Amino acid sequence: MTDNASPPGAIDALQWENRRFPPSAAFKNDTLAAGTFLYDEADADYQGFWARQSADLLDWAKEWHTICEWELPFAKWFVGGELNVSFNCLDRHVLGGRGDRVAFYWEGEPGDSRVVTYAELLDETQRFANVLKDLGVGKGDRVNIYLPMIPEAVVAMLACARIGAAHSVVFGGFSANSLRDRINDAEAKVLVTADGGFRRGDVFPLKPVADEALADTPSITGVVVVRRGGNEVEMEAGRDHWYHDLIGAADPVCVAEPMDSEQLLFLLYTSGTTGKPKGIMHTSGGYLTQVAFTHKYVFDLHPETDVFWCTADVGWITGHSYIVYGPLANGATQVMYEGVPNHPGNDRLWEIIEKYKVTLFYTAPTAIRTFMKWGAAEPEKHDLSSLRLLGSVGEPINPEAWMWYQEHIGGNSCPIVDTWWQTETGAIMISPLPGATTTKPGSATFPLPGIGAELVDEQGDRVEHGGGYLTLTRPWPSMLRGIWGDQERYRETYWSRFDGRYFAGDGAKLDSDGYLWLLGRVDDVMNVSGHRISTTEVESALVAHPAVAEAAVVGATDPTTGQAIIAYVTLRGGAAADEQELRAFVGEEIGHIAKPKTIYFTPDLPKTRSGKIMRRLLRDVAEGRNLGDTSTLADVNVVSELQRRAAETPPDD
Ligand code: 7RM
Repeated sequence: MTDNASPPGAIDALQWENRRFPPSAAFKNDTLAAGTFLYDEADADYQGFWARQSADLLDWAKEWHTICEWELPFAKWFVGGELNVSFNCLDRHVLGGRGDRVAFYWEGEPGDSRVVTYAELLDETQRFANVLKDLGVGKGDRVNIYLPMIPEAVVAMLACARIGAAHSVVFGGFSANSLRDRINDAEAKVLVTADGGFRRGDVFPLKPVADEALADTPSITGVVVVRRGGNEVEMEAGRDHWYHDLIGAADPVCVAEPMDSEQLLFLLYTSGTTGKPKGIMHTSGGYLTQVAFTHKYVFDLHPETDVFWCTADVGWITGHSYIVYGPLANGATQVMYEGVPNHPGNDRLWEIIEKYKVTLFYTAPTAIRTFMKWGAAEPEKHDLSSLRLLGSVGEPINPEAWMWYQEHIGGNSCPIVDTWWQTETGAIMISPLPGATTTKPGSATFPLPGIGAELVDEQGDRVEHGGGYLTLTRPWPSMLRGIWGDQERYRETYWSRFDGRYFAGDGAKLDSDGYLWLLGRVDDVMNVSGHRISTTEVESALVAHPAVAEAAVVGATDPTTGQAIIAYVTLRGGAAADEQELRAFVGEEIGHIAKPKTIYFTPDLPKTRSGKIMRRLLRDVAEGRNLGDTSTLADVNVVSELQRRAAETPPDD
């Protein structure tokens, strides 16, 4: 491979990694997918393959007549078919005699816990579906969900699915402004929230934040509030209701009506390169097929004996697909945890694994790097021998972190599945099959059966070895169906860069064995602890401060969070603001996850002659590199001044 084959902006090429880990004989002995049969079937006829999976994994109320209708970039899957997603996640397990199976071992941060069976989850979901109906929610309406990690979040999502309303879950760490914008974009009728939740030993308020948003959300006619934090909240008469009051009074039966396969299941907002977040649309039959398929085969799920734990928040796509829809469709038993990994001690997760005898564990590289920082003594305090498989998602996992994970969490006896996918893809796309694939630390290996992924160069020509842009070459069942309210932006964002291909925004490289190595994002969306944050959104938040004239934000490589947000800010003449104040301001505007780690004040930003900020140079400065090409700079002195200041600041303050 030559270096200039790498796409511009991609993370520097990783070292070639030659360690290999074939599946162990013990694992292969009882795996669902040894050998190549799934790949062979899919290679022969990928649509037929997905059709067989949908019939195998789901219960359909009405057969579809066409597997896939594809008018690039718009896909429909299982056209003409009807199913109810909540029926597939709940009723059929209960009807099949598995109502007593545990759906969730829920662990609250303060140490309280609940066990929720499939029968109980079905009962509560039916009641809450009736609550929503009573609040005027019907098929095709949108419901916003702004909750901590509590079982009611799952109930609310499934209740929406049951009546054909789409949910839009907003992560509890987002600010009032972010919540308001998302509610207004979706024109949601009802908001489901809580008084507050627990985080790092404290109660964090949700309802008070929601109240701020609700001051300016004309579409909302009802608010349901779960009591969790116990904090004081105000309830607006006529609009706000306690969840427990409504549930207690609700009709216990809500029949799951069949919905069209293409019924909108949810919107999930994700940052784009321009300020306005995109409402990614996912529908029912195709989405459920692929999340169920990937959850079953990538995690080698044995639903009678496995205990699955995905540490994501339900506010992200990973929580939607691998806490709610995939695992519940498969009748899995899961752990759900409310809080942070270091409360009360740095061994909380390992204590939970031991307590519930977790067998399948799915987390993010940023978490793994944090565990490494805390030291191997923490997991060593606990018996983790129940684990039989580990997963990773959200960012490229560095080989050292992969090896540490395998040794200190997996006890050198668990395969690791590094799973690449996006909010937009809905489900895992590139990953090992643990009983079939020889893994290499740091590689997500190969596209899953049925998935077409290829690298291309700048011109869109296929790259067979070395670096390139990661593209998807054919429709897949759980693909996004578009951007809510803006299908032109959908076409433009994902389908215009390379003819006939979906461009995922990531760079990757292919080694000589055909293994894929993800290199990070090539655009300006930062990935901080697995959260995608657009530079433009943070810049807009900074500029909204009265003292700020201009801001440029970059993601600089950070050993813990993957990328850290570095901001360069120019103040208005005569105005004053300090770093602390601006960080807090961004926290208010977007949420704590978007607060810059470091802010440099500068009289000027590096720009091209046409006035575009050159973030690439700022990234070089932030990472202490020599500057690349500066020939397009309007004023070279600007960066040398910034470099001087960066050198004065200790890198890890
Ligand atoms: C599931 C999720 C998507 C972006 C994606 C990548 C990065 C995710 C991996 C990864 C390398 C992985 N959805 N990403 N998984 N990079 N290896 N296994 O994270 O929409 O929030 O983010 O995350 O850049 O485009 S997401």
